[in-house]
Amino acid sequence: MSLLEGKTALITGVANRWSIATGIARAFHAHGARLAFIYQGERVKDEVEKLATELGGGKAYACDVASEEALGALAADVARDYGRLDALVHSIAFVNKEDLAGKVYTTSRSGFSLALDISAFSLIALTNALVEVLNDGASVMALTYLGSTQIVPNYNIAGISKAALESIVRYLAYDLGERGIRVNAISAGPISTASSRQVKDFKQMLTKVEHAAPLRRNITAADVGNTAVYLASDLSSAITADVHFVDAGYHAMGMYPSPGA
Ligand code: 0WD
Repeated sequence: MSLLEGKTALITGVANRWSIATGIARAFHAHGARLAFIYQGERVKDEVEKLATELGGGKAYACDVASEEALGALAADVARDYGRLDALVHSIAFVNKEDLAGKVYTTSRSGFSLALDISAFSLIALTNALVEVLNDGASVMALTYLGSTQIVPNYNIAGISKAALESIVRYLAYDLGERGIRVNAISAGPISTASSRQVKDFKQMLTKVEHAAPLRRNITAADVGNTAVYLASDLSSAITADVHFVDAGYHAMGMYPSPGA
């Protein structure tokens, strides 16, 4: 089944083949979408270009979301090469490693600003840059995590950034709703990636989910890709301003079984 035939999507946040955005791009491609990518800088350029070639030969634009100039150039490039977009995937986060362990109250002012800028404000900045190239009825989605509303030890400032991101999703949904543009968040369970491995004791999170989640397993980027296809497709035509959990049900547990039970 091709749910995204005739649709064009811009995918952010591909760093390598383990990135969640890579799973989303694969699923979008399998459903017939035309893809464009951004990459942060030279460090990930080759990986992103390789994936773009593999998944239909779309363009990969250099764009650091911290740069207004780069965002302005991106909008012009997308308009020239693609015309309009039907989907925008925000899969970007950054937090200094020292802020992903220990006490939240030791977070520096600059570490806080950086985390909020790259992990949350960037959704506002990308939307503002691309608002004229988004088609009416387009779908915008951002990746979030349970640590936004619940305490997840060591996730710390990343969780605080995700709280801001989820709130931004709701306000953007209101702003863009008059054009039929939908904005949602996907709250993914833990997946081992370059970013998540920066969180202290990340592997223990995987073990906990595997034992406690209703489905008794961890999730994959392909699981996230499936939900992203649904959100980008017309099947989710009246779904907006919401957070969709793709976490094998872990978020719904109020008490956890003892290990081995
Ligand atoms: O367990 C996980 N992996 C979860 C991740 C659970 C729930 C949510 N998420 C979220 C993350 O917080 C993030 O928002 O999913 C999103 C994607 O994260 P990922 O796939 O886990 O991580 P990764 O493969 O590292 O991709 C994030 C990428 C960066 O990767 P690197 O490793 O190069 O820092 O975000 C991009 C970059 O490619 N990125 C930027 N892109 C443009 N401009 C910037 C920037 N300034 N900073 C980071």
